[in-house]
Amino acid sequence: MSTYTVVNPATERAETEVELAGIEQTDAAIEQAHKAFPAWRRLAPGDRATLLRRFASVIDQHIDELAELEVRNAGHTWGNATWEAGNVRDVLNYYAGAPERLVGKQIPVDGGTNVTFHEPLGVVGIIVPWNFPMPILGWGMAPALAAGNTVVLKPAELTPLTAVRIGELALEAGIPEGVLSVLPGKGSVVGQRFVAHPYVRKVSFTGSTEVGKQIMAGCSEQVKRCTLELGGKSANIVFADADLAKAAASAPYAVFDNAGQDCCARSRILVQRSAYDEFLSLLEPAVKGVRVLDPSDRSSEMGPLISAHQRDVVRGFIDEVEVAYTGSMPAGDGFWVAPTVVLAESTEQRIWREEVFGPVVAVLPFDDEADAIAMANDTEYGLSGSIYTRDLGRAMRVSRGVDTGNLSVNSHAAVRYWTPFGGFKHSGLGRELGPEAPYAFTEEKNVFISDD
Ligand code: TAP
Repeated sequence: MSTYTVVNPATERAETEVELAGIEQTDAAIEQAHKAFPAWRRLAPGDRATLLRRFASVIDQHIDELAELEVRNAGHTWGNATWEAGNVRDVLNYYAGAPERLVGKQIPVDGGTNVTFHEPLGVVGIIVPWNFPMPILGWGMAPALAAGNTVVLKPAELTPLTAVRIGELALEAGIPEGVLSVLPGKGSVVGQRFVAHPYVRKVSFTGSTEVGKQIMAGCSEQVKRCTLELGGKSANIVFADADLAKAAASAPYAVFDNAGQDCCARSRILVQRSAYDEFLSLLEPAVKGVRVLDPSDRSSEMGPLISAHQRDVVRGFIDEVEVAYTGSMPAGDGFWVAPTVVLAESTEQRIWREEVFGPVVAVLPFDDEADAIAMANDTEYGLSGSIYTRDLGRAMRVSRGVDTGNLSVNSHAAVRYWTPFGGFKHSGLGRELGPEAPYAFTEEKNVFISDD
C-alpha cells in the first residue's frame, strides 16, 4: 500500500503519513457499503434521525480537535477551521430532520390514487476537493445518509486528516459499520472507481471543471446520477450609488477568504466608472488591513496556499500582469502569497478570464447597468457574485440578469446550509444544501393504487 506525506502549508514541514487506498480496498469498501444499504434504508426514520443527531453531537465535542487538524493540514485560519467543523455539525443536525420529512404526494386519478415515494439510490460516492475539506464533506454526506443511502467518501489526497477523523467519529456515534467509509487516495484511483463501479449509484463531485467533465462523461456509461460543483470566476459589482465604504471594506473578504482558494471567490471587481477612483482609494487600506498571519494565530484572517504547486500556479498569473499593490504576508517558510490587486487592462486578459484559486483580484470599470451585467456574464462560469447598490429595483434587475447560482446584495456572504447552492454554466450541475438536498439522493417512484 502506498502512503502520502501530509505537509503543513504554513511551515512546509511533514506532519504525518496517510495510507492511500488502492483499487482493491476501494472495491471492498463499496461492497461493504452495498451490504450495509438494506438495513440502513429500512431503519425507522426516527432512528436514522437520532443517529445523525448523535453524530452531530460527537462532532460538536471534537470541534477544537478537528479545527487543529485543519489548521495543520490545509493551512486554514483557526477562525475558519472552527467555523468549518461547526458547519459539519450544523449540516448533520439540519438533515437529521429529513428522514421524517421525505414525504411523497397523493394524486387523484381515474379509478384510484397515485402515491409517490422517494427511494434512496444505494451507495453514493462523494469526491471532496482540498480547499474546504470539512464543509464539502458534510454537504454531500449528511443529506445522502439522511435519505437512506450509504456513503463512500474520498477526501483530496492533500487534505485527508479531518475526513479520516470524522469517519472514526461516525462509528463512535453509532453509525453502523459500512454506512460511511472514508477512503484517502488518489482521484485517478479511488475517485475513478466510484465512477466506474456499478454498485455506486450516484457520484457527488466538487472540484475543477476539467475533472468534473470527466466524471460526467464516465457516469454516462452507466446512466449514473451525478452532482457537480465546479469552478468560478465571480463578479463583485459596485454601483456608484452604493455605500462605497461598506463595499470596499467587504471586497477583500469576498476574494481573499481561504487565501482565495474558494470556488465562490469574487475575483473580478466591476466598479461603475464615476465611482472608480473613490472606490480604489477605499479598497487599498482594506486590502492592506487583512491580517495575513500564521493560521494558528487566533487573529489570523488569511493563511498560506495549500501547496508549493498552488503557490507557483498563482505566481504564474501574477507574473503576467502589473500589480497595483499587495497586502502583507509573513516572511520565512510556508506557501505564502500576499493579497494582490491588479487593475486589469482588458477583459481578454487571463487574470480576468481564468480562475486563479489564490489571493488575487482584478478590477475594471463599467459604464452602466447593462454594461455591468454583460461584463459579469462574459465568462464560462456562473457560481457566485455580489452586487452593491442602494437602489432596490436595480439590485433586483441585476440579480435577475447575472447568470449565476448564488448572489448577495450589499453583502459578501453567499453560502448557507439551509439555502440551495450550485452553479450555472460550467460551474456545475444540480444543487446542494437547502431543504431539497436529500431528494437529490433519491429516485421518485410513482405507484397507482386501484380503488376497485
Ligand atoms: P480537482 O483536481 O478537480 O480535484 C477534486 C477532487 O477530485 C479531488 O478529491 C481529486 O483527488 C479528485 N479527482 C481528481 N481527478 C479525478 C478523476 N480522474 N476521477 C475522480 N476523481 C478525481 O480539483 P482541486 O484542485 O482539488 O480543487 C480546485 C478546483 O475545485 C477549483 O477549480 C475550484 O473552483 C473547484 N472547487 C469548486 C467548488 C464548488 S462548491 N463549486 C468547491 C471547491 C473547489 P486528488 O486530489 O486526491 O487527486
